[in-house]
Amino acid sequence: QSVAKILDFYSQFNPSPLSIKKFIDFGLNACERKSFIFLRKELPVRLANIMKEIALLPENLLRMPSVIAVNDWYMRSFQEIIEFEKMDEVSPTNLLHFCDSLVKIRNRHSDVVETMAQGVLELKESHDIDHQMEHSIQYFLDRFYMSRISIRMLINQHTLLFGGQLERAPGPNQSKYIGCIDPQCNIVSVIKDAYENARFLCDQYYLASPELVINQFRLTELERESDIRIVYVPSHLYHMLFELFKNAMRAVMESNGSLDQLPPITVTISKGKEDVCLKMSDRGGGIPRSLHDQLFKYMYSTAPQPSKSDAHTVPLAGYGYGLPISRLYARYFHGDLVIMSCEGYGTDAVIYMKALSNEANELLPIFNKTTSKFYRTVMPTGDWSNQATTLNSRQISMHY
Ligand code: W6P
Repeated sequence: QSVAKILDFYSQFNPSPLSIKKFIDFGLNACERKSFIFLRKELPVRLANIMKEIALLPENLLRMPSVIAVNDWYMRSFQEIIEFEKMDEVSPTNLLHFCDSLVKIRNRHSDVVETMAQGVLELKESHDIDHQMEHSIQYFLDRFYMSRISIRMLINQHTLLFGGQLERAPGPNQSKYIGCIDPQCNIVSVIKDAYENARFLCDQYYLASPELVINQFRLTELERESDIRIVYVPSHLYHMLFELFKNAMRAVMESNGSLDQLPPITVTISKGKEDVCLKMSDRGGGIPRSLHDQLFKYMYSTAPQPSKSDAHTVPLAGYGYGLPISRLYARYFHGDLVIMSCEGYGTDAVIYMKALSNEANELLPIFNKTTSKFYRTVMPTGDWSNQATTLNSRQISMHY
């Protein structure tokens, strides 16, 4: 059977979203065999679903060297995983082999975000991109990166639970972790951690940094004693907060004349029945409303992503893919990330998370007829008058 046939087969299945509660329940009476049997089907399904969508991309994008490379990685990983579907006996050797394969696949795909971004840059440099194409690419990248987040979550859970001593979540209370999930994730600790690391970059670049103020609000008196906790993936929360802190700090540093009277960054944490919310407020002068929609667009991050070795020389560098990917992390478990700015004053960024772990379901892209229709249909290009505030990319990259 050809790979294309097998790919078609697996793409017919919908991915099965798991809730954080399901991840936890599974981790508590962890059975490697069960996990293996679930993943050897679920991983090819998730891979096939997104690979069919890659195939729908505009031809000129598919021809870019970086996109070809990414596609090759997916092909190779898909083929490796489906080998395990053929085994009818689940031996310890096979389980070990499976873990090794997952680690290999995770490493192979470690640079997918930068490489796909590079592919989009290659397209930009060689072709004119119209609104339609831009819209398709935005739609695709959101789904593609979300798929990647979900596949890595599955791989991480399996390798952390069954991969032996070498793979344990870092940190002092590592024993409480279930894979990469902390059932008692202390939000204040993650905020302070992200703040300190962003502040380090800020100090290096600007020789000063704004202070941090944290406020906590809860519904009941009972909880008032201790820090707010949530069942969550701390690394995801850290990723979002680090990104938001960098943006907030840069805004504060660039907009304030005197370095000795910097307005602090305030983070307000609230816990309700349904949501846990984190609001980060900076008084960094805000951004014009006309720029707001661009914040989450992949196509407007004009500069190439700084390479890993450059990371410390370009500290609070351009928005890049940081904000759109942070929003995907929030949405992955049915939360959200929204930004509201008042130009001339400052910006609020809010991270919403589900307070209940059984409501925190994975949000996954599904490949079906609707998906393919999306890539083919023509987007209406404006039936409202539009003169006042159309920004072009030149203005945006000039200011930001
Ligand atoms: C700004 C722009 C921005 C984006 C995201 C988070 C915070 C901020 N502050 O001025």
